[in-house]
Amino acid sequence: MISKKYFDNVGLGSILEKVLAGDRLSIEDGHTLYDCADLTALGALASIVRRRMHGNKTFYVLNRHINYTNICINGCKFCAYARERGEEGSFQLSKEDILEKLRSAPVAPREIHVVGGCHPDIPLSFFEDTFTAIKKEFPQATLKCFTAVEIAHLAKIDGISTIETLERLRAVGVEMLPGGGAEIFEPETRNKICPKKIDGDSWLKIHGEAHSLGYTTNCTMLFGHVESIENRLDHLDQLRKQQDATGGFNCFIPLPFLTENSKLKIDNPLTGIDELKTIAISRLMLDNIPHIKAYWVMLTVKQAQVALHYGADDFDGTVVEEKIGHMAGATSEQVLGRKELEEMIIGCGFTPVERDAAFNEIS
Ligand code: V47
Ligand code: SF4
Repeated sequence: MISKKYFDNVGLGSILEKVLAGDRLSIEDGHTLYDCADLTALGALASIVRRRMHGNKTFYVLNRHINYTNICINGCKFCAYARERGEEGSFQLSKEDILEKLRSAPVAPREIHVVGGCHPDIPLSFFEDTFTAIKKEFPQATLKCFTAVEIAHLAKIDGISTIETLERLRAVGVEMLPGGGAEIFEPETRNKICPKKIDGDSWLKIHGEAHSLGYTTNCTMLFGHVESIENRLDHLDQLRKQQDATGGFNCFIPLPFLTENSKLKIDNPLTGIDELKTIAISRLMLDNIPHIKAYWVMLTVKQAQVALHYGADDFDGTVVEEKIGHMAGATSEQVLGRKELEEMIIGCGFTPVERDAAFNEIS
């Protein structure tokens, strides 16, 4: 057990008091945490919160990712996944392709995570038809589909509002939105990395609309590119303000930028220490978001295990087939089995708990 004196000595005494009292940390506190070189102290603070919320549990889900197309009109600078229509390596799955992928999954998925590029002309009706067929064949699975960026894009293609788009998707069984597309909200930095994407306010508004319709959603932050620490803390602050207002975020996923095949060239690639600091600080700042995901695909399995001691409580899941991170140089596996996930969680001293998409425990 680290003593109060230890935290005083590394300049975190007053933050320890706030954390123990359950008080909200300010953006200034966030800067103090980033300025602290003592990674162990940061991990200890984040673990106090993580253990208060989830004890020794670490969650995982039997899930399956479906990337329906990589054809995208947005051309984000950091993205190694997207292609133009007709470009070598571009693809677009049919309804039957998608169903076939789900049928051949090694385990029956509890969660089906569907995301793709902003394709110039796939209409909403294609997805309504596909999701109806999925729900018929896989009724036990929760559909977690489309980032807020795709929702805005589909609305535009069909000439309807984002809330109408969300209503129509809800009617065919979509219950959750994944957290992608948030990147960094601050406009100047966002403009440098993804100028064609919807702005941060629109991203937050769409999640608010989804929450009002009963969806639960996730949220993310892409870090380790050209953003400043101030940008990261502002991003976390905007997420927690949105959560205060509409309350539907379930899980935050800090996404470290992977540089391979990316047009975005950076001078100082992310260090493992910065990854762990950011995960710990996310846990501490996001006092109103229940879960922090250690997404093993982007972090690597080993770093995701360490992250469980830095505030993360969720290991994501089996995943099965992942393209976005792997095209950007992710060295992790394509799939992990239930046994492997459980052994990894046990191996770092936690109790594995299988969950469904909404984080309900499965006994
Ligand atoms: O929005 C793209 C990011 C996101 C790169 O909600 C990159 O449970 C790193 O959001 N390096 C998609 N990141 C992935 C995502 C996600 C993943 C797992 C679970 C959930 C969830 C959400 O991936 C994109 C973007 O922010 N991304 N390119 C890259 N080179
Ligand atoms: Fe398209 Fe998403 Fe890649 Fe941006 S991050 S180019 S929106 S696929």
